[in-house]
Amino acid sequence: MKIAIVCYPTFGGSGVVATELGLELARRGHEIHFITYSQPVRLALLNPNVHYHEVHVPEYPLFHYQPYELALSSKLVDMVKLYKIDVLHVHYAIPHAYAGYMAKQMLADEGICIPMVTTLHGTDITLVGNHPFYKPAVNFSINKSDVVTSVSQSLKDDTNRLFDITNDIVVIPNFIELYKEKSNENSPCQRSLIASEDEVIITHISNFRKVKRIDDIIRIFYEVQKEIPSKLMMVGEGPEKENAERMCDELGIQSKVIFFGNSNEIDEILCFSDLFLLPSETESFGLAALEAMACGVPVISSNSGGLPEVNKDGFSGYLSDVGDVAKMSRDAISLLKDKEQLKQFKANALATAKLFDIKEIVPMYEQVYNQAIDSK
Ligand code: GMT
Repeated sequence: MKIAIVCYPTFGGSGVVATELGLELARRGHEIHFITYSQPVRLALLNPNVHYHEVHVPEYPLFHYQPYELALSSKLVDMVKLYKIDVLHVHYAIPHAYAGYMAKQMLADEGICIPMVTTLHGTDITLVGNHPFYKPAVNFSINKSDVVTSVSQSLKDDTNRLFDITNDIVVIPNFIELYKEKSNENSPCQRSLIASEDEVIITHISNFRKVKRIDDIIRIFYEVQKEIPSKLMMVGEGPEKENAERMCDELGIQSKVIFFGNSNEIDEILCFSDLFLLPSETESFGLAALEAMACGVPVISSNSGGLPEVNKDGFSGYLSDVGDVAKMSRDAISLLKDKEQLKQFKANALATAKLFDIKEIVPMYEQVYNQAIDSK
């Protein structure tokens, strides 16, 4: 199949999922065309089946906001015609499903029928999409998609609760490429660069937005380091980072917390880790938690959204109510103190991650593409 993938090219989970999906589809022999405003961060173009087409938005002073949707839908029309694309797959409803629908309509005018699959990722529904200023357009474009998928059952339920959806939403969970799989025991990574022998390493990776509850992470670590020699690795960039650094200074733990910035080498960092923290306010899936588990790192997370579908309480880690820093701290301390249990949880985390193997999940998308094409 010739598949056009529209996504955000940044470090966010939706862009990562879209990129990894496209790369796996290319390995499976499909011709993949990424269409977005810059090259996706995890995209390597050294694959004959992978193409990248940049959406240019010319600056014009009259516009207070440059019309990206217009440029994207025009680019989609051109690329569909030029490469004879079979199916459009848009990741993140805003504004991609809207632009995709406009492209469909323009192409229909020329007698070209292109099916569109929309994948909902989370904040496009739970935080941004249901804002009254966006809701009618988001609702409309979801209903106009030929197939709609969501990355968890929880997100499907949220979408049906918050919007007036006429489509059946297909749940296709996020996935992980398990070739990266390595346990802390035999990983070749240089743990000693980060911590001494007697220290445990705790990690958090995100875009440091409010929804990630970065303060909770610092508070949990503050409690842990009082009882266990430890280091905290904070990976990513975002609005809450400065505040987190200030908190570490105020609590006097700055020497134990390392801020890394964005990284493309997540598994290189995770191979150092003994525990991953994700206390988010909401999380449709929690791809970062899955990436940690695939490296054999247990997860202490909140129980919101789709997290219970990924992190199994008392098995691959522990779940708590949002904001229950005391319980999250207790769970972290007891797990890190009990070396035997920690070892077992690391193995459990890896075993749970294997349920989300890319090889099992990507065929579900192929099935959905066929369904979308057949519906035309
Ligand atoms: O987590 C974020 O804020 C980024 C966001 C995105 O759109 O890139 O992530 C969402 O999609 C990911 C991939 O499907 C999910 O794993 C994240 O849980 C989801 N984030 C939220 O729901 C907050």
